[in-house]
Amino acid sequence: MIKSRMKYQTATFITSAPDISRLPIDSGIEVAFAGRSNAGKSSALNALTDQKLARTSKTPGRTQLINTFELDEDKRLIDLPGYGFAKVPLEMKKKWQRALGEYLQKRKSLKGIVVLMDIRHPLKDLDMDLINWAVDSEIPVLALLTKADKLKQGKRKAEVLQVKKKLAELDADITVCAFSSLKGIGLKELAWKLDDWYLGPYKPEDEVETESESEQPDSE
Ligand SMILES: Nc1nc2c(ncn2[C@@H]2O[C@H](COP(=O)(O)OP(=O)(O)OP(=O)(O)O)[C@@H](O)[C@H]2O)c(=O)[nH]1
Ligand SMILES: [Mg+2]
Repeated sequence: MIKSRMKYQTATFITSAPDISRLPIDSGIEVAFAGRSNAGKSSALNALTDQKLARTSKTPGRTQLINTFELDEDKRLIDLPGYGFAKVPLEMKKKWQRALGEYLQKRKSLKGIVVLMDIRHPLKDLDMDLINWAVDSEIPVLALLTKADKLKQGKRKAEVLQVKKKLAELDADITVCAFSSLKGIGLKELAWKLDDWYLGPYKPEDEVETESESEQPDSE
């Protein structure tokens, strides 16, 4: 199990919203997982929480609803429907794109966005739209290059470097990381970044506190 400050394994499903207006009340802290259809969003959420929380599928466009999971009273994880799925009618695509833009711009509790892109074809137009929206809204981004297990280490590193270079041009709060839910690559980095978003930057004092807590004997 990964060592993180937040206990992601305790995440529980709250609701499936058909659109952004039906999300839980906009308070506390929310982190959203977004990316092209089939990029591996649901798999990443499942790997993080070490549960089969979100449905995954070989068929792109599986997650049509906005699935919301609760970490505690005021902290949520959001699994957004994937974009760029060819078989979705154009009208629906446009509607979803608008809704996504609106969500990023208006949702006060949104404190970070995880953008998932297949490491073999990252930074497509719609990914860039999403990243630019986040940058404009001053929301930090963690770009996960998914299915990293599909590439050999050298190629994987080269891809990460290239994406880092490209996104550095935006001069914003963006972190890039190789990721594989299958092999656990980047899982720690994901948990630590989310820790920062939910709890603020890591301070060694906090660590001392949690360690002494966990060392207490459980005999009463
Ligand atoms: N090799 C490999 N395959 C993966 C990995 N993560 C996800 N997949 C596969 O990619 C497919 C899509 O994964 P999902 O997690 O359902 O993707 P999604 O982004 O939630 O897709 P939508 O909900 O349709 O937008 C499934 O067949 C997964 O098994 C990974 O780390 N490595
Ligand atoms: Mg999904």
